[in-house]
Amino acid sequence: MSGDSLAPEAVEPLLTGRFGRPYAYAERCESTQTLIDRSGPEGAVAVAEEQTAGRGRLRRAWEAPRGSSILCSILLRPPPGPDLAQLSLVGGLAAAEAVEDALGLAAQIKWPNDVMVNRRKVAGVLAESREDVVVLGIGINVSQERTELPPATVAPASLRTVDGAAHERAPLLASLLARVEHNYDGWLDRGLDAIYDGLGSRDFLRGRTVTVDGATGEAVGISRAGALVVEVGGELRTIEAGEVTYKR
Ligand code: BT5
Repeated sequence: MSGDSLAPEAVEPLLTGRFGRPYAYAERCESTQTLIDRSGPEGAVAVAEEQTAGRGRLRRAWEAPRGSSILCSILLRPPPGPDLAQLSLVGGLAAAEAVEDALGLAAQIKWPNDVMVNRRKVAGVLAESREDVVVLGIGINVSQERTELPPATVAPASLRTVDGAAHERAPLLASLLARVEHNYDGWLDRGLDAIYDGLGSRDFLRGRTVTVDGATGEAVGISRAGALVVEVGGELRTIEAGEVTYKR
């Protein structure tokens, strides 16, 4: 969308809570995960129009044309012993809710970190921790045309390819930050129980045939601790982390 910017003057007036302050902004950076000042307060955010080395999990790349996406990292200071997979779900639920708001369509969460609409990935979440800090990275595809989306194992989509409309990014980012804050505060207070219903009703893998760690079975759901539960040969297996592939 022309004139659509994530510069501080466009976003800061829309912030409603403590997340997004301070707000670091770059036209271009390697990755917002490294742009962020790790000595900042909880809720500090880094946002960029373009990343030259945007990253996913396991050294994979996150690719997005300049100005097309929400590319943001949020600083969290959870109490000791944080469960990274749970924070990825906290971020994933917030991204799914923000996407649903923008589209007026249901979104799903493909455990542990993808947000799906119409079986395509519109957003990804990356939680990275070092010492006592967790940097929660969220990428949402907004205005890419179909040809601008990267080839990927999970078919990608943008808000535009889903509904054909132009979506302003600044209100979407403000809504995302408010939802991350809300879900994170709930998680601090009550753990995963705080977001369990929201996750369960958006569980993309439930009922699908999945393969994980070389074993194939049916995904049963997400456990109270945030793990994926898969039934393999009549036996329930709990997957704490890993790569899941699925059949349509
Ligand atoms: C993720 O990893 O989905 C986490 C992505 C997190 C990106 C944000 S952007 C802001 C912050 N700064 C960063 O540097 N990163 C975070 P993973 O599940 O590993 O998915 C990566 C895979 O998704 C790639 O190997 C591609 O196949 C595919 N992919 C890459 N770019 C994509 C895009 N724009 N849309 C959909 N899929 C994409």
